[in-house]
Amino acid sequence: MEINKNQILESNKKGLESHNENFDFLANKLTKQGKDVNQIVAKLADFQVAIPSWALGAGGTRFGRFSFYGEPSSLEQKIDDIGILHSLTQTAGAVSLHIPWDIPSDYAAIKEKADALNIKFDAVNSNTFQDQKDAAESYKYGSLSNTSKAVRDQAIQHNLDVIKIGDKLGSKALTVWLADGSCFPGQNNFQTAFQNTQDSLIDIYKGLPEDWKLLVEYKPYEPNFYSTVIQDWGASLMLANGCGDKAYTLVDLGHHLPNSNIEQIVSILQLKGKLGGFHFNDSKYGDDDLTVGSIKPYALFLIFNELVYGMQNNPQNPDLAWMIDASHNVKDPLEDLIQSLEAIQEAYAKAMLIDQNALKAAQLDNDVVKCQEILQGAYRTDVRALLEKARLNSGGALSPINAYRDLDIRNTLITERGKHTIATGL
Ligand SMILES: [Mn+2]
Repeated sequence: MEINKNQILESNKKGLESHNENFDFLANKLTKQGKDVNQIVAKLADFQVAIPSWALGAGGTRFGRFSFYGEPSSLEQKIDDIGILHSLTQTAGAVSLHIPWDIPSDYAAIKEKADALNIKFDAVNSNTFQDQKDAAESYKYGSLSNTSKAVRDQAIQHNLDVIKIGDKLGSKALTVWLADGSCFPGQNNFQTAFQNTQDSLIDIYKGLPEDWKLLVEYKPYEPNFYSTVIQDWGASLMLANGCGDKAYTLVDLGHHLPNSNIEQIVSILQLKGKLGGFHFNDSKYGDDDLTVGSIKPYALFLIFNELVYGMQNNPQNPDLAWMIDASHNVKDPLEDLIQSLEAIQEAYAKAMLIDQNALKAAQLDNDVVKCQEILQGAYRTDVRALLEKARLNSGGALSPINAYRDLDIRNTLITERGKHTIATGL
């Protein structure tokens, strides 16, 4: 299904009066504080986040998977779902493909469909954490780090194939996340595993087109529970530096041990010009892949504070690849993604309200109380009217969740696709 402009305009009618009141009140207040409201709204409208092709179906856990029905059963239908998200939110203007789950059968047709929906192809993701049907070698004991050269070569070739697929669609980055590691002490030689990974990544890097980036993701544990080869930002940065200028570290919010200071990590990576991408989600205990902003919205705001600072002050760092990396076990994924997009925009808007000059002055005075007042003053501002304004200006929905429900989208998809379709992915 496709949503037309009139449906959205109709859905917007009932909240418009209240929006106008809220926006005028907030815009007036912020203008008095010296903020350029139009510029903030324009930046919100420009901010686009890629939707991964595996996030449109039910995620599930190793204990079970519960469908919410009408899932997309082909890449075409996944692009349709992102089109729905983008029509409503005007923030989901890109898709991040996972290979081999979503290899296009007809490249021209997929590109045409995505173009029509105003969706770009963001970073492509390789998969060497599962064995593929008919593959000669197994990744049970690792891929790019494997002790067997034949396994490493197969994994390298897969990544090179993924680059070729992405190139045909207009992608400009390859994201590598490895499950490689060990479950028990003594199982791996740490140095050999790391060196093998570096050598393999260099072979992949050599196959990157000139205008591409290699994004190296890290994760402390899971599926291996004793050691992971690329366990933290330091390991990722070393590997990226070992490859070259086009290789960067990718930060996934859920890929940190509890209480890690993620805002400090993104800050220093930007200073060094080595932050390449960012995966949004939220977590309570580990890599929970929950809705962005559902557990620790203040931490998300502090991260955005550093990202905004970096975007303004670190020209040595390239534009980032933004992506949601979440899994949906009990919510309709499209509603979950709408909530995530809203949380990202909200944190971004609040971070833009921070008075950087006042903060710098307070830091120079070592006025710790003032520093906190400045941050929390921005955080406590209800910015939702700014998000609404950005969406309205772009032809989106005043309230994407309300519009999604008013338009009865899930039931329409179930009618179109049938109840028991299943999306490829985890
Ligand atoms: Mn990720």
